[in-house]
Order: sequence, then structure tokens, then C-alpha cells
Amino acid sequence: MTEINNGADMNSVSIDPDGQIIRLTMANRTYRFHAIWLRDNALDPNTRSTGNGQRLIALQDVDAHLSVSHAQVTEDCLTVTFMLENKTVDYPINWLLTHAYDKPNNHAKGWHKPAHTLWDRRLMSHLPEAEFDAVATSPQALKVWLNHIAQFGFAKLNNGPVQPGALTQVVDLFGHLRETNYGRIFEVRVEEKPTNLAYTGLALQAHTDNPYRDPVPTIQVLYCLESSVPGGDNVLVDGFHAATQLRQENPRGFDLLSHYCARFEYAGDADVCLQARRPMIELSADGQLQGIRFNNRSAAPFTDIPFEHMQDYYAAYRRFAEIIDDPASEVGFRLNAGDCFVLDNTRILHARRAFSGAGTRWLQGCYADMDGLLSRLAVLNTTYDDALTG
Ligand code: NM2
Ligand code: OGA
Ligand code: ZN
Repeated sequence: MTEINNGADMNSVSIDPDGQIIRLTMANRTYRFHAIWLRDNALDPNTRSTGNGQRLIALQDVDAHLSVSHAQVTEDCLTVTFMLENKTVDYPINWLLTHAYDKPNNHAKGWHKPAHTLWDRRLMSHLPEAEFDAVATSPQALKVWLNHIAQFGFAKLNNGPVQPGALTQVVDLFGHLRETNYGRIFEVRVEEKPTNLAYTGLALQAHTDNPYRDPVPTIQVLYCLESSVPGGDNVLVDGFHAATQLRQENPRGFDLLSHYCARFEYAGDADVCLQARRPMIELSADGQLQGIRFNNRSAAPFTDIPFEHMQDYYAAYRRFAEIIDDPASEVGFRLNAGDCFVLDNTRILHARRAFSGAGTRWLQGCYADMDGLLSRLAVLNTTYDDALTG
């Protein structure tokens, strides 16, 4: 093993005898990196375009039998030479720390992104919300508000224009509207011949929207234009918190809802027949919570659960619904004209209390997507770094 240490700082590096792995000690920890990984991720201008950062090479351009012949480290840079290419590449230490993969990977099934804070009714005392004018005029205020959506899965925006279509100004702050069969934007108010129960004064159990669509819209905006009728308050529930509670209480129930596909369908309009087959609790291949699909109105007959598990599946579904309907899971508020909320429709469920009597209630809604919002947020987070701007 060759030990190369410049002695002037704490970082040191060694190369395993076959040159396939290097061991880098930085910040008092040792991380291993594979030669092939380092070469594939080289940051030099022949590997990555300096203009757009995209990789210029294919993996087959890299010798399958490459090895590291030389490695040297300073306080802020690792320099590696690859053979037989005889190519020398520099890696900033900070970049290596950010991208190190030699660390424990023992996630329990149902883990969630560290950026997510799961919540229950106690969030009520500090609802994520902001003033429309502040967020529309200050990039810093926009950054804080979008961070709340990324962290809690939703945020309110208050006192915006009381103007039809104003919700598109909200979407313009972070992304692009997703048009569906319901239109670019849709009117949520009592209709004479409702094509969807949303267009009545009935209560709506907490749900995610459009589980019958694949992919589902990952953001929903609901914007209030009129709100004088008694009732009609909104309630939100963190579906990831509810799923976690189910997993803790009843691991087998969690497994049933995440393993087997439910079915969803919407055919409330003569021209539309949307169908999807997905689990109510969707996990990634490595067990991360990906999304919740829960909508009593649009659940179709389940035909993908083995006969011998159907009874237990229904028991798990019932318990999940009870957790979702439990006031301990809910935050609630009334939207007044000019107020809206934006939510992550893969995580947060929304409900509406029934309304009737004198007065009106009129919301406009639309869909958009989280990838665009997170992209906007990532750019704002680098442009307006709190550590730099104070
Ligand atoms: N609307 C409001 O997903 C759903 O069917 C809930 C959606 C009709 C666009 C209602
Ligand atoms: C919807 C919905 C809630 C409301 O339109 O998807 O759930 O407050 N509406 O009317
Ligand atoms: Zn809805």
C-alpha cells in the first residue's frame, strides 16, 4: 500500500494494491472511492462540458480495467492519475465530502428524505404561510416559502389578488402549470350537474388528487375567490406521517398497502376514462416513501391482492383511513378570498368540510409539478445562501 501524505494538513490518501480503490481520510474519517467511480465522475473539461456541466463521455469510453497509479492530497484537493489512460484529474475535497458514498446505508423500510419534516396537528401552532406580496416581490421570501413546501409538503399564501386566474401567478413563482382533462385551471364550486364530487357542497374525505392518473400531478394549488358560505373549511394531513404511524403500529398492514397495487378510476365525464394501478403507499426499490395515493371516491375494485390477503388488506386500509381521519393528524384552516395553498400531492392529503346555506364558495384549482418547484428552490438556495447573504 502506498501512503502519500503531504504532512501539511489532516487529509491523507492511500491506494489499494490493485489500484481499484483509494482510501481518503478527510475531516477525521476515511472514505473509500472506486477508481471507476472517480474516473466516471471526473470534473475535467474533456469529461464534462464546461458550458452546461453535462457528461461528454459514455461509460464505454472508460477502460474497464483502469486503475489508479498515483494519488495525492492537499488541504482542499485530491489529484488522481488513472492508468493506462495516463490521465490526471483534480477533485475538490468539498466535492468529495458531498458525494462520498462509503457510509452506513441501513435505512428501515418506509424511510423519508432528511429534507422532509413529518408533522401532525401540532404544526397548527406554526402553519407554514406567507403574504402573497412578499413572496411575489422578494426572492428571499420566495426561497423561505418554497423551502416550507419542500419540508412540510405544503404552505399557504395569503392576501393575494381576488381575481379569477390569479392562481397562475402563484404557479409562475415556481414552475409550470400542468393541464389535464379538468382544464388548465378548474372552478371548484357547486354545479348543477357535477362531473366530480369536488363540484358539490359535500364534505370530501382527506385525499390525494387524481390517483387515477399516471403519473399523478405532484402539485395542487387551490386558490379562494369567494368564501361567504358557512362551512367549507380545509384540512390537511401529512400522508408520510400517517404511513409511518401505520408502519409503527402494524408493520404487516404497512407491508400490505405498500406491496400490493390498489386500483383507481375516474370516468365521471363521457369523454374520460382514466385508470391507474399503484400501491396506496408507494416505496422506491430501496424502501423510501415515494408517494401516497388515497381517495375513497376514486378507488376502483381492487383485483391485484391475493385472495388470502384481501381481508387483512382491508383491515390495513381501514386503519390507514382512521389514522388519516384522526383529528390528531390534521391541521385545518379557512381560506378567505385571496388565500391559497400549494401542496405536494404525492405526500399531503387535503379534505374539505361540507358547506351549505347563505353565501357562496368559489375556489380555482390547478396542477403543477414538484420537480420544477425543487429546481427553482435549488437555484434560489445557491443564489441566496444565508451564510453568504446574512
Ligand atoms: N378536481 C377538482 O382527484 C379528484 O378527482 C379530486 C379533482 C375535479 C380537478 C377532484
Ligand atoms: C379539490 C378539492 C377541496 C375544496 O378540488 O380537489 O379537494 O376545498 N377541493 O373544495
Ligand atoms: Zn382534491
